[in-house]
Amino acid sequence: MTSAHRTTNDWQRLDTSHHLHPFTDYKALNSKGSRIITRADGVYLWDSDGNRILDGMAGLWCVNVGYGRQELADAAYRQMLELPYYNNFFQTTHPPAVELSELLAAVTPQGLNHVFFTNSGSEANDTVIRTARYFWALLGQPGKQIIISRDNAYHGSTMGGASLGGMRAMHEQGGLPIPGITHIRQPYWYGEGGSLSPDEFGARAAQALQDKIAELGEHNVAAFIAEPIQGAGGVIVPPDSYWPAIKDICRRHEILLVADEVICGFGRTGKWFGSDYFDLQPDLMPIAKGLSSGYLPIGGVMVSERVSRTLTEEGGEFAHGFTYSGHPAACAVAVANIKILRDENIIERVDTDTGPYLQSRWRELADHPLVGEARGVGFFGALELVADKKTRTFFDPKGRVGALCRDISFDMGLVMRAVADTMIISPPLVADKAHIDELLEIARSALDETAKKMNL
Ligand code: PXG
Repeated sequence: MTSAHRTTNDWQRLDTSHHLHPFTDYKALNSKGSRIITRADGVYLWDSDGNRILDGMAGLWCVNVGYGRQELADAAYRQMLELPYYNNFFQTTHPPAVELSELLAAVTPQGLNHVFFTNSGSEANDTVIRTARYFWALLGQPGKQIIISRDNAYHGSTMGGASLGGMRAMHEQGGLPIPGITHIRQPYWYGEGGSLSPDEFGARAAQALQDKIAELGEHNVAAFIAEPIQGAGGVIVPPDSYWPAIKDICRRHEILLVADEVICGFGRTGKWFGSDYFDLQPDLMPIAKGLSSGYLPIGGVMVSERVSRTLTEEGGEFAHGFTYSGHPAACAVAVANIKILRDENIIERVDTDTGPYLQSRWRELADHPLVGEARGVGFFGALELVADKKTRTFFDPKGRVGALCRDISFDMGLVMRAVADTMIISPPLVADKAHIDELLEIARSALDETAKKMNL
């Protein structure tokens, strides 16, 4: 049977017979069958029943330039004919890796001029752990090993990435975190700020880093890692007081600051990087997702002058790397992708035009009876669905209303994610105002229908 003749039912049957999906409850999936996505163009997906769906999540926060860009397919095709594979081990390189390194040095924040390539954000964060510890060892401080991260952070699904992450459900499967990684509270004012003002709470959340360093001893701490804005945790935008205080603490205590830009990077905030948006000046900066707009798997770690100089001048062989580090086809696609972002002024448009429009329209949803807060930055949005807006009281049990709203939204033609009862969006950066209006119309209808189903 050829693919063209398979029905939705055939795909579902074969899928449940042979395919173990990531982050999926298999019993729940097998009882209803997967939705089969067959093609995509611009900001829209189509499923195997012919339904058109507005992709409010840009895939998994990654399809920044939208689907269907011929230039990216051409770049991969040309590169595969010219040089489909060669590695960068043992003193070799190839033009796509060099060109991408040069472009990345130009578009990333000042002071980050070197890149170590990986195939994913998880591998980038494993690379962070190894690089940070090796850096301090080269400086004669091998005791500086511990990496401080945050509760409810997401840094990937490898043993290192999931350990850096602060997701309890992930830690419980497989005995994580690995040694030498510890977590502090997140700057989630809406859920955890109590009676404090956002700025008071932000200062307190930053103080948790200071306290943890004091507890561990700064001679034992290698780095602090955080997403500029938490993505998978629920689009958590820290209060204004948070980042300046964190930056200051890292500087004062000689601790590397790692800004995980896997989601924030390549325009999501309206700036090229979350580190530009918050002026973070990180020492290490993991990237992935929007680097290739998800067209091929590629990630990396941007490395500051200070760290790269230590690695290149003080170190011997850095015993780390992946067969596909800097894969030629993935690099060629990433180069073409960055040129599209740059030459079509996509990020500037998110900053000054479509982003402000999305934010003002998104905040209109705050008047909905279910919505306790509508927040966001650039092309990030979150809604807190609550039982009581005045007291910021969540539904009990958590997660039911969010899942309901997500399913209703999908059926109405919009991918909107639920993180417990926080609804989140992260549309392709090429969405125009008409797409944003459509997104808002479906989101509001989904909220109305959710409230109706909850008998509210
Ligand atoms: N860092 C951050 C900040 C991420 O969001 C990773 C690292 C890991 O990247 P890879 O390429 O190894 O997946 C991520 C990935 C979700 C979801 O449900 C989010 C991610 C991945 C899968 C699902 O929001 N983020």
